[in-house]
Amino acid sequence: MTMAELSALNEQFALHDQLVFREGPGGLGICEITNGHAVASVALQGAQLLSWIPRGEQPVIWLSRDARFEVGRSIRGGVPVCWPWFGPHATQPSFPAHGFVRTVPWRVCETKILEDGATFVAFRVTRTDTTDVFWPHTVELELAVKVGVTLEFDLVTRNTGSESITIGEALHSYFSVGDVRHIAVEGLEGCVYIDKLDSGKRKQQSGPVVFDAETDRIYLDASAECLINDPRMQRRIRIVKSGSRSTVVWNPWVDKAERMGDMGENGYLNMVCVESANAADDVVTIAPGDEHHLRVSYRLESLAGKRAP
Ligand code: TA6
Repeated sequence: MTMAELSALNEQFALHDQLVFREGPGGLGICEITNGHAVASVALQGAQLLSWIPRGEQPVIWLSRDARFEVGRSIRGGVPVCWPWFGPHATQPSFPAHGFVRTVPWRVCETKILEDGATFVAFRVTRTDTTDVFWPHTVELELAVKVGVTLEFDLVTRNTGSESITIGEALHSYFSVGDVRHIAVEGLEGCVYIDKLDSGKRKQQSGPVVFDAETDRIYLDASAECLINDPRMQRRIRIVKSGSRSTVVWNPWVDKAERMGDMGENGYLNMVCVESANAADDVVTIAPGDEHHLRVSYRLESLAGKRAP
């Protein structure tokens, strides 16, 4: 992003000392947010939140130490936006995994300071010749982000065309944890999930999700709130969502992490993905003129005084 583009963005959308646009690694434009509740940063490429640190806390969102910041390449960590499909494309193996919007530039459409002192910023991706290669539909995609005591997203798909569209999507959120071997994800008990590591077999979750190997699951008809219990960090992360019927849980573990090459040394031990999605059976069909909202809110809570296992 050029200095002139950054200056124009700051001219139109900067918020005093709360929100400013700077050039980040790899020349990517970064929106930096600082308020009384938290600090955060969002890459304009993919409207990808990279960090969220509530005041006085350790980071809640994980970003790989070896993340590569390059135009057109997804950044490892943060909250990548997967849209308009989740995972590999159903019929075009050459199309990018998780859709194309996480590696294209989004434009800023609104910034404001909210009454509670939180910061609001909204981004849109517009149709271009590039996007038409993957998705020749007249659709508006917007991501609204609220940074405060909670971190909130609203991913809006507006069907402004004349045909129904069917989308898969996810907020592919990477969370920081003390040690993935000592956390538990609650809220998915009894749900059926697709086990991507066991030929896509459908299984039923018994008890909280715990981690002792590579884990890659799409929980179906899973609309409930989830908790990431992290006794090592004496905290839990509460995930409350709407407009999302799938929850994806993923940790690459050691071998896949090494193959990926951008997870950082033993990075897999300090992250877990709990993704609010609409995937597999839960893809969403949007009629002409309608819109769909995938909303999620993250809140950090203390476990102080509770014993670590
Ligand atoms: O959400 C889990 C997953 O689908 C895994 O299978 C793994 O591929 C992960 O997403 C990361 O995908 P990426 O394309 O960002 O490397």
